Amino acid sequence: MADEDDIILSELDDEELVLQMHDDLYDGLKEEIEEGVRILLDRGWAPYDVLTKALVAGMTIVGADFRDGILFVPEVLLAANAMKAGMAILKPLLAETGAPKVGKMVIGTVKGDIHDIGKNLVGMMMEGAGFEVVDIGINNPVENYIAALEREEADILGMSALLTTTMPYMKVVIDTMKEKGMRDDYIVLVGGAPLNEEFGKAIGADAYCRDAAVAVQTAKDFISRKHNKLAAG
Ligand code: B1M
Repeated sequence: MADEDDIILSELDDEELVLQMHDDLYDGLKEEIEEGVRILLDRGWAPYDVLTKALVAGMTIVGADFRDGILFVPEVLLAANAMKAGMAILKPLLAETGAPKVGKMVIGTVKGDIHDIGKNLVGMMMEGAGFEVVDIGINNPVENYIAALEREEADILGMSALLTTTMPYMKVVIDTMKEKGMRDDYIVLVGGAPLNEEFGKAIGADAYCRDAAVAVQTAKDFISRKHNKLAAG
């Protein structure tokens, strides 16, 4: 039975509910996040808005307090688990599309790095836009990327890194692709909070993607350029 001071999520208006979800994410309350996501969807919210306004915005607050030493790894892990539970509900909705597959992407987080929320989000949004996505997970050495690209006959390689100490590994992957003479066979997109456009250029990626929506648009642009080139040639 609910305590008198328990908050009934369904009784909050949209704005209050979103703020409460930020708090619940901060506190790592998985079930409350799942309930909040369902309520917003029932109220007609677009899955993408639930994702960005309730979940990603909440995780930004967690990130700031993690940086400032107010939150520590165990709490952040709980928040991440709550976020993932909310994303799991949204995933089939974001991926719902009858569109023919526009291209195939292999995506993974680089060696030494276990952050996967951003990568998962990019994968979900790419699927939603009609791409086939092969997610090779976290902590990937160069061999994993190369094997997956060849095995899957992918068009795009997506790499994610969230640490300043792991982002240089993306260059190792691209340099290895060059050595093997396979770099130009793929569109290489990179992303993650510490990266920027300059870094993307410096390591030889085709593009840096600030967020999942940019990743989708960039992938679409590169794929259509590739098709135009093939048609012209
Ligand atoms: Co970590 N962590 N963490 N962490 N963690 C950061 C990244 C940090 C910035 C926190 C901080 O200090 N403010 C900091 C890095 C500092 C630095 O490198 N300069 C940090 C640290 C230090 C660490 C540890 C070293 C902490 C420790 O152990 N002392 C440790 C490292 C572990 C390791 O990887 N070896 C660690 C551990 C963890 C947890 C396990 C607790 C947990 C991860 C859980 C998980 O992912 N399953 C965690 C979390 C959750 C974070 C923060 C708080 C949130 C990351 C996140 O999920 N954001 C993060 C703070 C922050 O980023 N502000 C932090 C939400 C997500 C939607 O955004 O991942 O940026 P993001 O993805 C975006 C874009 O970047 C882009 O699109 C996404 C969607 O829009 N994008 C791509 C991402 N990948 C892409 C790939 C693409 C395209 C776009 O390919 C085409």
